[in-house]
Amino acid sequence: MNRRQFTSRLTLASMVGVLGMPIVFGEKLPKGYLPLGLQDQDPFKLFNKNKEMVVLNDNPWNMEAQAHLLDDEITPNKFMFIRNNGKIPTNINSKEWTLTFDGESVKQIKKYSLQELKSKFQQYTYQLTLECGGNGRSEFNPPAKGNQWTIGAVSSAEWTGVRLSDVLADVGIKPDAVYIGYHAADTHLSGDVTKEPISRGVPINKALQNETLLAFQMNGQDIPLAHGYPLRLVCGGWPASASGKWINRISVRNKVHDGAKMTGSSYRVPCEAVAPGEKVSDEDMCIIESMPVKSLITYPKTGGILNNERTLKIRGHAWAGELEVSKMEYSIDFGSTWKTCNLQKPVNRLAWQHFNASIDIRQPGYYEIWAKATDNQGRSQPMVLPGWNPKGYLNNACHRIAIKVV
Ligand SMILES: Nc1nc2c(c(=O)[nH]1)N[C@H]1C(S)=C(S)[C@@H](COP(=O)(O)O)O[C@H]1N2
Ligand SMILES: [Mo]
Repeated sequence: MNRRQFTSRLTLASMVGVLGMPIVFGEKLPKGYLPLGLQDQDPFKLFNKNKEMVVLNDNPWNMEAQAHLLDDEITPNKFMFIRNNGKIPTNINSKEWTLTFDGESVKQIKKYSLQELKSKFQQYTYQLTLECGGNGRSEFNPPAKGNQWTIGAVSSAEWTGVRLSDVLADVGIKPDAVYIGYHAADTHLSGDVTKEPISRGVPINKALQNETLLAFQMNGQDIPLAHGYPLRLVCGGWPASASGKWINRISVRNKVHDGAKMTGSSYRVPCEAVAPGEKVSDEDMCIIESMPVKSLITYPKTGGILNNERTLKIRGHAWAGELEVSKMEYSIDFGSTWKTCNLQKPVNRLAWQHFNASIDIRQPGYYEIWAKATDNQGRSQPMVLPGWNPKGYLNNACHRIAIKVV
């Protein structure tokens, strides 16, 4: 399907999702008429993204941020990376949207309309950090197949929805429940409707955490289409692949969920370290759970030139999966010595934390600033690439920027 077909098959609700605002008089749109605002095939306009976002793939759509674009404390849509495994669903009608609970470990099969979810359960808002497991993949050698993410496949938006635990309590789960798996409305790139592009999940204890949401809003508005409109699972701190977009079914499983991209080398890493390039058999691969400690310098922008600057102010964010970041440091002498940054507490569990520092600049010249976060279990970001793995996941090496002071 080309982009034109993609837009011309949109329902009114999905057009609103793509435009990011209501279409006034939308009910008067002639059948088959494509609003001018959607005829534009520019992906930045189509998804309301900033022009400095970098497109890695257009089939499926994958787009990442650059570090300086992630400077906001709460990531706005325009700077949020897009990671799709299949085709974005185009026939969404939020009024008819339902979420079904099934699987070996539900006491009953139960279906909720989106409206019922919103009205029956208490709503919560959390800022939740979502990082693609493959963020940083581009640096691994031998190279790993897949999107060559640099550092921009991470976001920390505010998500509003109901707790999955509240809904699961209403459905009723059996004592043998060990995992949940999501099913969604996006379609496989091959066009084969019997195949799901992705169907991942999390262990039941992660599913039952307070912050695990069935979300219908992002940053106070309907979730943009590319990010899962009208309903998304959000499991902060875990590889973002666990946060299913466009979800219409959740299976409560009595075994580890075995949906698409749960097995083989997908979102799994060798349980024990291996040499770069080594073949690893399936039974020696472990599912990625909490993401490792990491940080980004979001100001200044790398490559910047500063005029006669005596004090250089830097800032950014740090996160550590399920854990909190307890220390943030920077180095301007290529890692020989490190100084402490000011580090804020997260606004809630699983939100990234902001840091800043003022650096004395004694003489003009070329500088690099390296940043290193340490989690509250004492694990720090490595200064060199961490363990090679077949699919290039979990690169949490220190972020470095280059600055010229003239
Ligand atoms: N239904 C569905 N959910 C999905 C995906 C997908 O392709 N289809 N991609 C996953 C992956 S791999 C990532 S990293 C995140 C990306 O979320 P975003 O596009 O909102 O940033 O969504 C996850 N949820
Ligand atoms: Mo991902």
